[in-house]
Amino acid sequence: MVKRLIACAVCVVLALTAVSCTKKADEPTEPKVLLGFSQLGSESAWRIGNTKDIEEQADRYGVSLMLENANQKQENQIDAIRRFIAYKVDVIAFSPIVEEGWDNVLLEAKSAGIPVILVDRDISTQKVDLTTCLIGADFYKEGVMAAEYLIRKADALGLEQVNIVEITGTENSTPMRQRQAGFYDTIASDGRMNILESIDGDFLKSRGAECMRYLLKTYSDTIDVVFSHNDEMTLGALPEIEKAGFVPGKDMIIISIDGGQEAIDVLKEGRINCVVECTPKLGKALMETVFSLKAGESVDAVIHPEEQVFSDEQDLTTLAPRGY
Ligand code: GYE
Repeated sequence: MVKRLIACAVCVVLALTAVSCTKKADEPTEPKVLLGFSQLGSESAWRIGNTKDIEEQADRYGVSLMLENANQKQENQIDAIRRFIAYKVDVIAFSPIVEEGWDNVLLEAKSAGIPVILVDRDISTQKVDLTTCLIGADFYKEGVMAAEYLIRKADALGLEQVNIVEITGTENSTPMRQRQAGFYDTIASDGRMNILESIDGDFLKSRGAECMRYLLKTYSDTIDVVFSHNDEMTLGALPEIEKAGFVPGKDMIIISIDGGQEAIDVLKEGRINCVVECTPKLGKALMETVFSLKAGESVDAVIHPEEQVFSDEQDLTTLAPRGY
């Protein structure tokens, strides 16, 4: 009797365990990992494409994402990171709007034992091991590729003197610093190249227009080249050039960076001469890195995506839609 009772009890327990272990197919699975991501803003098609890609990839990889948009303010990013720490997320990722000023909050993340991934942009610090890795473009190389195109173009047109105006991205941000450095280093040995002025356009379309108005007023028909650090500012500058009576792509060589659909369409129209690609699709590499860190594995210090140059030197008719 006692034996039979025990056997029965064991059966009940086994049956209950079996029920609790079988999951229905449509039941949501427990998120494997919680990621806090602080996006810096929504200043460009690039940025919007980057946010969308990170959301989609988090979904695909089953990563639970706490996403905060800092609307172009460093203080908002610092607050967001503090909230992620308080929330005890597994991993923090962020795209620093500028390079300096992160030490305190990152030391807090470090003492909480939460690994931090830099996405898109880098930081500048004297401290060691505040972050685990950087997933983002090689901006220096982008500047080099922009300058190499210009040198080829100047050769093809037989130009003897090349007067350049530069509209830069956000001051003290990694892409601004490195795109400029790559461009300047590459034109340095070419005696034809002359920078008339470099002006901060903050990666914004409205600022691109404003900067261009000022540059046209100051340098007028001496401008041969506009080197703009992103598509948004380029798209802001073009109508100003046209209003001033010049034909962009012909009277002035226009060089842009990012390679979003709108800029590529304008390149095909001939109003832009060259667009250096910068891909916003960093989400897949980010999710894979998040899992590696969660598993305690080591990760590559820097992950750069492959990028290319689109220009009037190529046939662009078969180019696939850009997706941003
Ligand atoms: O080029 C620009 C965006 O950091 C690479 O930021 C990014 C840059 C991109 O606003 O369009």
